[in-house]
Amino acid sequence: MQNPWWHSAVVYQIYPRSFADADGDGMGDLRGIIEHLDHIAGLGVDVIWLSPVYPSPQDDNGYDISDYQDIEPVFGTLADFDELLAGVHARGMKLVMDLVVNHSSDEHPWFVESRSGKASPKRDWYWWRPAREGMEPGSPGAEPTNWGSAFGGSAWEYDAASGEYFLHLFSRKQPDLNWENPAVREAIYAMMNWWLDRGVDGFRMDVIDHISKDTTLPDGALRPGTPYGDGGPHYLNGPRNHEFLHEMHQRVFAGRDELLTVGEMPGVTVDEAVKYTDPAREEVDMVFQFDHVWADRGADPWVLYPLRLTNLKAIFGRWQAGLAEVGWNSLYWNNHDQPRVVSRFGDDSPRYRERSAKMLGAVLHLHRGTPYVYQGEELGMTNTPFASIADFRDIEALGHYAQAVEHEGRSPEDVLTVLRARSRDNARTPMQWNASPQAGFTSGTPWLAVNPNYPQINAESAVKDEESVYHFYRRLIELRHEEPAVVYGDFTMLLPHDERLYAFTRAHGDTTLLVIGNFSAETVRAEIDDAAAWETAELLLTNATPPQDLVLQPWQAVIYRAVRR
Ligand code: TEU
Repeated sequence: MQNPWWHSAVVYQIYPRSFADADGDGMGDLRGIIEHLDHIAGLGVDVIWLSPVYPSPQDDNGYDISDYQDIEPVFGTLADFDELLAGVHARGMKLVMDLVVNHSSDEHPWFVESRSGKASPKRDWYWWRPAREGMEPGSPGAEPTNWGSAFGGSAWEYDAASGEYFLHLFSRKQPDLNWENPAVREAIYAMMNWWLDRGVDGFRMDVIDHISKDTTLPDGALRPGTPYGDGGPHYLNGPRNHEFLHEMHQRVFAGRDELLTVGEMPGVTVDEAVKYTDPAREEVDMVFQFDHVWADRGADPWVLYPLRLTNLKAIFGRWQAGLAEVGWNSLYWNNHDQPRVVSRFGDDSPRYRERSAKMLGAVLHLHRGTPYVYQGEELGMTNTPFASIADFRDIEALGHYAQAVEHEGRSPEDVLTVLRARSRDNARTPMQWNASPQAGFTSGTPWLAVNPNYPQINAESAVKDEESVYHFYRRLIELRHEEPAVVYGDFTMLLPHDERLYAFTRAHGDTTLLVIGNFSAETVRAEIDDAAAWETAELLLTNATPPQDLVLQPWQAVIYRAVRR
């Protein structure tokens, strides 16, 4: 079998409400994207992944969809969408849609009908259950299970009209669809085929490892200090998840060429990922897993831990080894759910911001897998100095603040410290296009404030400067397209116990690449075997003066190539 095209591809993610606002309402839109396609094409990426643009009450910024086959009016029209798709294709790129089908919006007609009463023909399209046996419906603790939802509170919402509860693993405006019902699956496959027939090139599938639940719905182990249990074991990688994705493959993907299908799978294990992405099983092309972005957190996501580089390397090493023979992984530092990586794992001070942003890019892009660039990452955009809770917009941040401050009595300052480091809003501040007011994002008032550092950090100045993070990313992407060892090389981790250096080789045929990234503000010598030989190898790329004796400057990255003759 030929290697699929997406093995050597790089994906660029757009979060539409924060990308570019063409009509001045403060919210990004499709015409804004159309105007900036050359910025993306200039990086040399192969695919654009568009976060949701469907009609939505925007409770979770579009991850709550009320119509799967139209465009949210704030973002534009289907005609705008077709023009965007044509513009993407004209530049030789592909467009992948976000597919959010673990849940819909509670304002989707399917749910409205389902909620209309126990006799509704769509009642069984969602997870409706009576109160816990022997308990008063609607009273505390009477929920059908003790599961907590991702955004705080119970995962069950009481519906007084019918005296039953519906399941929502995320917000109460995101009821979970019942994939056990074949009619639900047929409706979803029909919708997916409609988009593919329109010309889109694939899907990034939101929390697609949550779609199969243990239908007996057992309680989960109590989360310390909360009334809620962890339902994860009963809805992550559930009993029929592989079956459903194989069925989707048969009904939607089979016989279509050149698609890209990505399964976003929080909590997926390496072994499960191998199964999901084994081409012989016909499920999805690659997983988008979370282990490495959970490297600096514990069971409670709202407690900050410093990054231990050895921990990060162990996680990446395990995934590289586990998918070496069969399967494929996504490589990312950032997306719309993660704080900015240069502030998180790098150094966002003026002195080292650009250098550490490039180092992080080099280390990530030289792994095996498909790299993702999240809007603004190519500029080295940073976290934002949010002053107070009033500056946040995300349902997750606001929900956590209310829970921690109002219900648990924690100090607002402590909670804000964590939110400044962790909040998803860090990723969602407007794209910084230029040094004009509002960073050139909008002529109006942006829905979330622009990061005040836009006069220094913006696309216009980065594109002009050959030494910028933007051009370094462009070279990394070019390298992946030109050097098969980047795509197919075997991966060997070096110096696994080193807390400052991240080093590995990639070997393919006669070619071996050596990659070293200095994750510290110190000057460090890489004590690797054959150091002398590597000294004379070809230095393909670095972000500082070429080293002597493999002595790396603070935050330096090097990529060497040796070819055996
Ligand atoms: O995120 C999946 C997910 O697991 C999130 O709960 C994630 O862990 C959290 O945002 C981290 O703080 C997807 C989408 O990417 C996210 O934007 C949505 O909110 C979520 O699904 C529900 O659709």
